[in-house]
Amino acid sequence: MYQQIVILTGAGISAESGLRTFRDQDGLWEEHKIEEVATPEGYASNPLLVERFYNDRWQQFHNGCIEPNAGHTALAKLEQQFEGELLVVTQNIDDLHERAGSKRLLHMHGELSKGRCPRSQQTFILREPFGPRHTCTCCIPAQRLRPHVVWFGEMPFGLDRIQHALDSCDLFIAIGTSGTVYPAAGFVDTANHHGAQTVEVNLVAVDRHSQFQYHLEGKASELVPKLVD
Ligand code: BV8
Repeated sequence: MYQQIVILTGAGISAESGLRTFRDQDGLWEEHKIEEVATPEGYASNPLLVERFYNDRWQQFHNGCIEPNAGHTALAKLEQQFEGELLVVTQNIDDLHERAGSKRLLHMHGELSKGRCPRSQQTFILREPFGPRHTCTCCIPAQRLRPHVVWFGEMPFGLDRIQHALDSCDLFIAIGTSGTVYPAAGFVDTANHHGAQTVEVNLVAVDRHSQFQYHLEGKASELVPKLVD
């Protein structure tokens, strides 16, 4: 049936695991100004505020109650069963897809479990929240590590690989994303341009609603397993 599938996930696929989204009620952007905590300028002017923003999320991620939900595990199951090419592109910085078993996975907005040297761009796995003791081992003098996440105005990771996958996919599925942040929000246009079938899985109709041929309205943890089976 399908030969090449690209799946884009956003904060909505992790919502039922207990992680806050950005733009829903009680979302992260209700409490924080994007320019203060998710831009390089914000980090330059107040690195401790930005570290606190990510450390709060780190604590949430690592409070022992956050587990992959049926949406994550269904995508991992699809990867194991599907004989064609599958790529999951996530905007999320949590590790729930990995913990569910997904391997053909690309974190286009980075990963909170890593810090990055601002000079060499080398990344380091972090076992605890950001702090002054987190410095690189690649420079002299050692540099304080920054969150390995993509802020507004920064280039997302893996765009060439994503573009290549979109150019040749015959099915594009967007799960739990509001479609407000680019270039991710434009992936559906590329998929449509190349004749792929496009499916949106969301609680509500999103900004780019009209760009999708099919809409599955409801919870990812309920709809994604049905989609995969
Ligand atoms: C860039 C940091 C240069 C990590 C984030 C056009 C082209 C290119 C760029 C732009 C452009 N126009 C504007 C721009 C600039 C900007 C941008 O998009 N601005 C917006 C606000 C207009 N983009 C950038 O700066 C990007 N970089 O452009 O580089 C460039 C130029 C050309 C080509 C390439 C590159 C960088 C963007 C990344 C910013 N970093 N976060 C972090 O802290 O996590 S953004 C942030 O938003 C997160 O990464 C998040 O993943 C992302 C998207 O949000 P969503 O995941 O969609 O979450 P949201 O809360 O919005 O929605 C949740 C959805 O889930 C809702 O729809 C809800 O209904 C649904 N839901 C909830 N529960 C469930 C559910 N669905 C199903 N089941 C449920 N249970």
